[in-house]
Amino acid sequence: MKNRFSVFVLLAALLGNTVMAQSGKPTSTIVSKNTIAVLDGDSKETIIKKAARVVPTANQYAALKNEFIAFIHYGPNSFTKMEWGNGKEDPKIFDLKELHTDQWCEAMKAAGIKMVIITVKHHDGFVLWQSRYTKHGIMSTNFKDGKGDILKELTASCKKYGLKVGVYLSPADLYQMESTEGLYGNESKYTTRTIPRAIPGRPFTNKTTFTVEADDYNEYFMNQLFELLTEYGPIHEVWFDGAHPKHKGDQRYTYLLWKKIIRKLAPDAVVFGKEDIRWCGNEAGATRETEFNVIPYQEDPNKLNSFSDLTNIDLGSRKELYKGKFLHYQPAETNTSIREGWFYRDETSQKVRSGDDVFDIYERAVGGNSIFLLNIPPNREGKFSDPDVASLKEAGKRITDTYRRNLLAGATGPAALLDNSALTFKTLTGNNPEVVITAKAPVTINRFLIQEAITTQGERVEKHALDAWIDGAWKEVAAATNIGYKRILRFPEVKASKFRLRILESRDVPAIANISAHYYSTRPPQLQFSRTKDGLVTIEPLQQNFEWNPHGENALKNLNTGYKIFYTLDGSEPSASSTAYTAPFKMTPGKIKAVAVDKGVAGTIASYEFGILKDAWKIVEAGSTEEKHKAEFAIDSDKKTFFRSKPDAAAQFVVIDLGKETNLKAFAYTPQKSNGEGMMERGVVKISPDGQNWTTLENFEFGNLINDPVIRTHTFKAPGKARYVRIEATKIAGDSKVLSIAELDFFE
Ligand code: FUL
Repeated sequence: MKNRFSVFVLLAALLGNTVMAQSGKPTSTIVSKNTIAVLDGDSKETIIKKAARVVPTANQYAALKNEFIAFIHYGPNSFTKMEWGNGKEDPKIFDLKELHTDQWCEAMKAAGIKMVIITVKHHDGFVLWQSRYTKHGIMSTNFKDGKGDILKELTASCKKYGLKVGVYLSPADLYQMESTEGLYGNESKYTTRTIPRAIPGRPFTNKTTFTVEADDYNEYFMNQLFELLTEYGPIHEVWFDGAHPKHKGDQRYTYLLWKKIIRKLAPDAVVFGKEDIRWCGNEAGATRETEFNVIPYQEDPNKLNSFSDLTNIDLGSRKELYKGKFLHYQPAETNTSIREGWFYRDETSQKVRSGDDVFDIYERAVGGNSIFLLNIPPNREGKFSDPDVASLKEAGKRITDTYRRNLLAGATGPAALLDNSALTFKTLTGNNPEVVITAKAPVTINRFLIQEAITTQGERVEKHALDAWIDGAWKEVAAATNIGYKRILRFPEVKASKFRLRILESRDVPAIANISAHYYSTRPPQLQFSRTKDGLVTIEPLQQNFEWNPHGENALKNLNTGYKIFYTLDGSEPSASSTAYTAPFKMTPGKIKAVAVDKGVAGTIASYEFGILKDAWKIVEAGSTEEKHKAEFAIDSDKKTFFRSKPDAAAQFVVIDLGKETNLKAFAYTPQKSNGEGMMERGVVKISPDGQNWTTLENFEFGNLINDPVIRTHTFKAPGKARYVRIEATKIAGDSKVLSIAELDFFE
C-alpha cells in the first residue's frame, strides 16, 4: 500500500465505490458505477454530479492502460488488393508461402504496442484459423497444406513477446451471404441450440456449453466465438465492426447472447463496437479536442443489442449529458492504418505514414483520453514491410525517449500526484483549485501529462491550464479542456522549476491522480510553400504525402512547437538573421528560400520559384471536364484540387487566357497525387496572341510521373510571347484514359 490515499481507494471499493475525498469524507452519496441512470426529476446539477461518478470497469481500465494497440488486417484482400472482398473469392487466392508472426511482434514491441487485434474474419467471410464450422478459409489454401492457423502462430508469438491478443470477427459475412449453402440471411428459424455444436472427431477441451435461442447464422457466429475464445489462450478484445458492404434478408444479430459467451469465456476481454469500447468516429487518426468517455444513452447500454456509431464532435459535454437517460463509461478507440488502406496492396503506390505522423497521433489519441489502435497490414510474404517497421520503430523510439523519464521525479508536491500511480489521487478543493509542483532544479519541458483518478472518482475536469514560474511570475504555457484517463499538453519548451496546474471548470471536486513532465526532442521541420491565387505566400512544415483519409492535422507543426522560420527573396541562403516569417505575405513571381531554426539548430533549406500570379487567368476551353474536376482547378493555385477530363476525349487539352501578353520562358506541371491517373507524360504547348491563331511553342516530356508525382518544370529553348496558351497532352502515363492537372504555372 503506497500511502494513505490507497486506503481510501480500497475503502471506496469495499463500500461499493461511494466517492471519498482525500480527507476520507465522502464527497457525495452517489455510488460510482459504470452506468448510472438519470431519474425523472434529476436536476441538471444532479446529472452532472452523476456524470462525475461514472467509472470504467476493470476491463475498460486495462484497455485504457494498454494505450497503444495494433490491428492486423490480413486475408484474401491482401492478395487481390481489394479493401472489401466479395465473399466469392477462391480461398486459394490467399497464396501464403511464409508467415513471420515473430517479426510482426518484434516490430510492434519496438513501437510500445501492448495488444494486437487480428481480422480472423473480415467481411468476405474467409477465416484465418482452423474453424470446425466452415471450409472457407485457411484450411482450403495451400498454406502448410491447409493445416496452417494464423491465429495460432500469432498467439504463440504474442506469448513470446508479451503482447495481448484480440480478435476481429466481422458480423457481416459475404461468403455466408453469397454461397448456396450460406447461413447468413437464410431465413432459418430461431430454435434452441447448443453452443458449441459438436463436430465428430473434433472435440473441445473446454466443456462449457451454452443453450441459446438462435437462427443458423447466429449459431455459426457463436460457435466460432467459442473456438476463438477457448482454443487460443486469453483474448483481451473482441472487435465487432459495424460496416456492412451488403445485407441479406432480415438477418439480425443476437448480440446479448454473444455477450454472454464472451463474458464467460473471455472474462478479461472488452467488446469493441458495443458497450465496452466505442469507435472514435473516423478512420483517419483524427482526434477530438475534448474526448469525454462518459456518454449519454437513451437506453441502458448494458441491455442494448445494437449500438449506433457515435460520430458527432460533441458527445459528452454537459449539454449532451442533460439529454441522457443513462450515463455510461465508454472509452474511444482512435483507429487508423499505417498504410493507405486497411489491407496491404503494394510498395509503390500505397504510402506509409511517417514516424512523425504515428507519434503525433499517439500523443493526440493517448494524450486525449482514448486508445490508439494502429493497423499494420502484413504483406504477401507474411511480413510487415520495411517502411512500416521503420515507421513503427521511429515512433516507438520517440515514445520511449519522451515518456520514459519524468522530469518531475523527486519534485515537491502532493505525494499522490508524484507517485506515478493513477490510483492514488488528490482532490483539489476551493474556488480556484490548483496544485503547485516544485522540481529539485530547473527543468526544460515541452510536454505535461495529467491523469484523473477515473477508476474510483470518474472524469471531472472540464477545463484546465498549466503555468510555469518564469522570471518571477506565473506564465500560462498550455490550456485544454477535459483530462480523464490521460491528457498530454504540448507546448513550446519552457525552463522552470515551479509548475502550477489550475482547474478552471469541473463536474465535481477535481481528483487528480498523476502528474509528470517530459521533454520531446524537437527537430526543425522541413518546410513547404504555397501561394494563393492573389499572391499570399504561406511557409509551413512539410506535410507528409499520405493521402488516405486525411486527418487534417499537421503532424510536424504539432510536434515541433517552438521553431522559427526565416526566409530570403534575393536568392541568398536564409539563416536566423534573415527576415522572420510570422504570417502569410504577398509575393510576386520569384524565388523564395526558407529555413526553420530550433534552439539555434537550422533545418534543411527549402526553396521554390513562384510563377506568374494567376489572379487574372481564365480558362477559355478544355477538351472535356468532369463535373467535380473543373478545368479552373488547374489554375486555382491549390494543388489539392485538380482538373480531370472525361475518359477517351478526342483531344485532351486546356486553353488559358493569361489576361495580358506575357513572355513565357518556362512552364510547370503539378500532377494530382490522389492516384496515378491522368499524368501528362508528353504534350505540346501552343501559344496565340488572340486565341484564334496558334503556333506551336514546344513539345515537352516528363518521365516516371506515376511513381514520382512531383512538380515538373519545362524551360522553353526560346521564350514565346502570348496572351493565350494551349496545353495539350499527347500521351498520358500508364495509358490512362483521362488527363488530370493539379496546377499549371508559367514563368516569365
Ligand atoms: C471498417 C471496415 O469496413 C474496414 O474494412 C476495416 O476493417 C475497418 C477497421 O473497419 O468498418
